[in-house]
Amino acid sequence: MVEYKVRDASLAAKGRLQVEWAEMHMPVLMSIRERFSREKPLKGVRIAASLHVTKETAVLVKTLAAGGAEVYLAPSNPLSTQDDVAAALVEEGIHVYAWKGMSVREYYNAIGFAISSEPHITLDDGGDVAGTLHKLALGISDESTKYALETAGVRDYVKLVKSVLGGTEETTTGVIRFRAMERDGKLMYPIIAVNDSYTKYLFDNRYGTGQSTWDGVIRATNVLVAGKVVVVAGYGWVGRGVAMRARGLGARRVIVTEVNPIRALEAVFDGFEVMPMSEAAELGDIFITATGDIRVIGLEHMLKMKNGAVLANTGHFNVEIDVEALEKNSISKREIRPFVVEYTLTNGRKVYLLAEGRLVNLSVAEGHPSEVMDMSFSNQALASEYILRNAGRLQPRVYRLPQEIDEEIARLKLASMGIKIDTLTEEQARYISSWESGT
Ligand code: RBV
Repeated sequence: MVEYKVRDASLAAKGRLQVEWAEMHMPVLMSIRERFSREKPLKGVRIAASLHVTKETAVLVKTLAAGGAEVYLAPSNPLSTQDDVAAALVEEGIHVYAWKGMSVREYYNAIGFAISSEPHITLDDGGDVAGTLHKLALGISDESTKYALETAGVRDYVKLVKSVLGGTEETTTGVIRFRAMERDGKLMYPIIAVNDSYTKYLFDNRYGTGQSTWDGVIRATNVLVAGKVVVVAGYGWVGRGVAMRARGLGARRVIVTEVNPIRALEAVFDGFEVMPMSEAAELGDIFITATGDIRVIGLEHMLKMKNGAVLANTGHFNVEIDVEALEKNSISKREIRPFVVEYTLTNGRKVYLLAEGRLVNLSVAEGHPSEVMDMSFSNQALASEYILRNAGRLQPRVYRLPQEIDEEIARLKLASMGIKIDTLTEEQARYISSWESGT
């Protein structure tokens, strides 16, 4: 029997069409599905996932199910679920606990629901399933464990965590958390950092976020980007994509803020202005945070901003813009359009916060387009298979997927686009791997 809690099960037919549309644009993952259907590499495996419940995630979990897995799906953010897709997945036999606009308590109830499956594998985007499971095993009590226990119930979590074969992690923020757990000796099972595959971060983080972030900002505000001053906080792979596309949309100035001198220098050489946020605050029309860290835009910055400034975040958690300070220090607040809240500051100026400071691309738009998620989620599917194949051989550490798998995904993606490349001749292969030959 399928266990589920979704907004409206009658949206399934609509959701199914969305999933079909995504499948059309995810040829690599579909070829993996075809093999999984034949070989059933995940037969009898229970998977607990926390991923944005989107049409692309639907293609992934259907692929895992085709491989024989039983999937329990929780969201990865309270605002990112596509309700029609969630309904369609229930029809496919996936256990889903997700709807758009969950409270924090409902969100961790969903995480608890995923954990209650007693998974062999965890799939994460932001680390909430594996992170909460580890906290439960370690006896740490906080908001996440309190609410997760409401659905997961009392059980032997030490035994449970030890029975997990491995987990995967989709995003930079989650990988950072798992590395910190590894460093502190707290990680209890192996994690495959899907994010660290080249076919993930070079494409998803850069081109995926580059497009979907602007999609979110534009759907929310409908402002013209041409002629605007855009401030991008952070010049990691996400910040690069966002800054690059800001330029493409005609922004008059694109300013990057950074703390890392090498990245700051790259931004300068890529042709962007670089300055501290305290200076950029006065100049920007649209601010986008992409750092993964807290309070990148604080009250001190907001008070310097122009009347009408737009604030959006595209990092995984809603911590980059100090929403709490904004709430406390505003004279008034009103929702002016869906996902656009106007705050009047004590100096009389108005700033506009998008999607409560949660990731704007998934809260207002639909997340990354299917074509990039094709590669990200092919890494997820193959990582699940890799964990099973290597069960017992991996340490409780953070791993990358082997380069052969990464390159195979790139090869398949190129082939799906009808693009051919050269291969080394025998002579070239010999030359490139030798140290004797030179002038
Ligand atoms: N992301 N998923 C989608 N359409 O399902 N869009 C973006 C989707 C993921 C992306 O891989 C990124 O690492 C993560 O969301 C941030 O939470």
